[in-house]
Amino acid sequence: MLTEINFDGIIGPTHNYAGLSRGNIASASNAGDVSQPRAAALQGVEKMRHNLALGLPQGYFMPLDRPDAAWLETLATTLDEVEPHLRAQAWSASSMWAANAATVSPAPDSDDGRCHLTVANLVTMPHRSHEWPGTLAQLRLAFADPAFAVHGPVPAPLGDEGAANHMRLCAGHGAPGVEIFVYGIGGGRFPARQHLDASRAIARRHRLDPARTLFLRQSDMAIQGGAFHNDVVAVANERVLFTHETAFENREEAHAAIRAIFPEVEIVEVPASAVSLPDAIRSYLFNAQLVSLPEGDGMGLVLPTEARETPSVWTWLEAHVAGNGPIRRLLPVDVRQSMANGGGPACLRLRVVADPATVDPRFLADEAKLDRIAAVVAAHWPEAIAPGDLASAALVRDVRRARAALLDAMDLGELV
Ligand code: SUG
Repeated sequence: MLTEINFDGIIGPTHNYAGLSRGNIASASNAGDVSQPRAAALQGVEKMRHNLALGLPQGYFMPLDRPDAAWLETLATTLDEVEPHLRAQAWSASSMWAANAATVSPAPDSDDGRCHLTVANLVTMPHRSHEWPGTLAQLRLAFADPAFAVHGPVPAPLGDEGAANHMRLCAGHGAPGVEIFVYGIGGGRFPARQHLDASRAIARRHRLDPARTLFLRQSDMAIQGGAFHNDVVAVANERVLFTHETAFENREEAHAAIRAIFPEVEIVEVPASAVSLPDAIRSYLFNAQLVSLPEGDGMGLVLPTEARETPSVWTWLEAHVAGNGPIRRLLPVDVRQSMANGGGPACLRLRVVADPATVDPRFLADEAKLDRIAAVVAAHWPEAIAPGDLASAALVRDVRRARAALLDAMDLGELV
């Protein structure tokens, strides 16, 4: 039975605030702060527990090996000698944002009947550009069954940031869907990270039907306002598209193209007059998990607690729920440590529509496994990391030991 499984990136022991992502306002404004890796990872585990308790299938990915000494070696340097900005790039725990791990096309959308995954190259940001080898190794392990086809990255310099710029509309997760790829065009103060040619290449690799595939341009206003990925201003689930008025360039044309390709769509648009773009970005209203609640209870929106603290956002949401809109429940979760680097609930997960029986069970969550993860985190993750700590050899040893303890506890030691 095909079902949607959310795979969350476990927040790694090197989580820190180095301000590495230009165009990501939270990352820039919290640069230099002291991070709390242990609290961060426990917040992530609690989010998974929360979604599991809603009856939603849940999986996870292990953190990557950081600091990435192998990457520094390709740059002919070492952790001891490297300049501070490269050291921070080697340390980043950015693989936690699993929405950027890959683009996923479920089996019913592909003409070979397999679920296709293309690992994202993330080439726009140096600190993310070295994620893909570790991510690919993990995808190949989790999705080794012939039900899946796992592809390597689209070649540089065609930027690809994975599912964060990809949406799917369908009657039900297991039914054939239409896939919408959202790309940006650079040239502004902030970079556009998703290249149209990368999106087109992925659609071809995934053997999608061109008549059920759409390429839409993200609005420049959104990118320059701080929406560095489309999932900061829009999210889709089944036949609902929840979006901010400013998400797409040529809004009317974009909406018309969506309606033409998927007439059953319900576009829930939040006007800028109700929630300004800065409020949408500050609160991460759209970086929410729009989920189909089991038992036909309609849809729920798993959103960051910051949304509740932003008056325009909460007012709009309460009015929507009180009316007849498709979102029936508001489900705030605390992921503040990730939010401070620009990663909300939706950034932390990769959606894969699959039969859970075809997924390596070591990547599938239940309460007992989440307890095990939480225990390793509580015992081994550093409590705090200040920017100056990245030069500490003792901390390098600690974070390596921490990750090794997790791999060991989850029987995933082969992921070196
Ligand atoms: O790529 N932040 C990530 C946040 C990714 C959010 N993902 C989605 N929207 N799907 C990024 O900008 C900050 C790291 C630092 O500054 O240390 C960072 O990489």
